Amino acid sequence: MRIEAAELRILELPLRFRFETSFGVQTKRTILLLRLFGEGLEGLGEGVMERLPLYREETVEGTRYLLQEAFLPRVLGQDLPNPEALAQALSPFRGNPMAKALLEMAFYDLFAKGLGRPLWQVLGGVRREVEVGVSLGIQSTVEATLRVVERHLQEGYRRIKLKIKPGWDHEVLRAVREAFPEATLTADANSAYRLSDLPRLRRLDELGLDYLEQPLGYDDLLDHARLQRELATPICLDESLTSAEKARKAIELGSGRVFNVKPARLGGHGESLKVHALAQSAGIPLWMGGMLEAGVGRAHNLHLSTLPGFTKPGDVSSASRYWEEDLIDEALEAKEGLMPVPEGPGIGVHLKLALVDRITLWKGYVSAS
Ligand code: OSB
Ligand code: MG
Repeated sequence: MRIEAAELRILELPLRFRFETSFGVQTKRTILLLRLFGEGLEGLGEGVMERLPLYREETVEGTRYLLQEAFLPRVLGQDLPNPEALAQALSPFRGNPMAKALLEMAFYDLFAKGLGRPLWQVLGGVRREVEVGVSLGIQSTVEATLRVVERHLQEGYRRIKLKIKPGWDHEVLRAVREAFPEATLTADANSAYRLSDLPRLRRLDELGLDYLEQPLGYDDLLDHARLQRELATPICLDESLTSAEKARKAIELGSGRVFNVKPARLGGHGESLKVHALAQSAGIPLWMGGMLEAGVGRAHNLHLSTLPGFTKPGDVSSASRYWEEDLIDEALEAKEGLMPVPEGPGIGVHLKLALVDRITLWKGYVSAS
């Protein structure tokens, strides 16, 4: 497959809710959208980096620069037999897994369309629908949290994840646990604690959490391993897993017993497949994370989460939760906690170009010279 041209856009899409985490408040997404053109087909990718480096280090503007000035010129016009060849072409560039993922995932879509097959099949998926949970931001009160948890349980979501931070943790989680004793409950700290918070974190052990997500530093593996030895609750790594190499080290150190896979954080689908293989042989359950993706990113995540190692509900909830109107024609909606995977070649979704045009802040082209 030869990529003949690429279009990059920066879009702004307002969220239907205020999403508060330990690292800030989000009310909209600034989305770097990539369209690759080749052999009469189009491959789509959605960046998950934010305007500012509050979750990981990469940013929208930094990625735009890298793609336009370095990554796209390196691969355009080349004969790329498969996505591994594209990853190989980008490998001299260090780090920047989100930027690499944006390009690699768009190419996976193009590649699968070239084969005329749905992406889930090309990746080795084994199901047509996936189990989903929901990630709920920090609310203003415990009562408000109970209401929002109840509503999402009624909608059928199979796992409730609450965002926590020091001072907003044990009390709210205990109230939810008491009100919904049977619910599968988890907590995500987004790196808000330090090892010195051990006494506070130990109190969470009594709540029967399915796991505690990324309590410590955003790049840490060692302190997580120390903490895991002190806690009964399994630790789940999110921010710290930015490559298969990091996953290998996390397994060797014992930094966590569960992994959150976000292909866009790990460097793409290929890197996620490597993490999947490592986790399978180490007996580590996986689940599909989310970055408040719009339709393109959500579709990519759905396809990857059909692999057998994804045994816990993902953060891939209904698009209508997030957006008045999604970027794509297809409605990605969960029913009773199950989300169908889009049909058709590649990721199986189509851009609403008129909407995309309306919310485009910036647009640029790169073509093979
Ligand atoms: O830590 O999983 C996270 C959203 C943005 C950045 C980081 C995270 C999240 C979520 C939301 O938890 C998951 C989703 O609904 O997409
Ligand atoms: Mg997380």
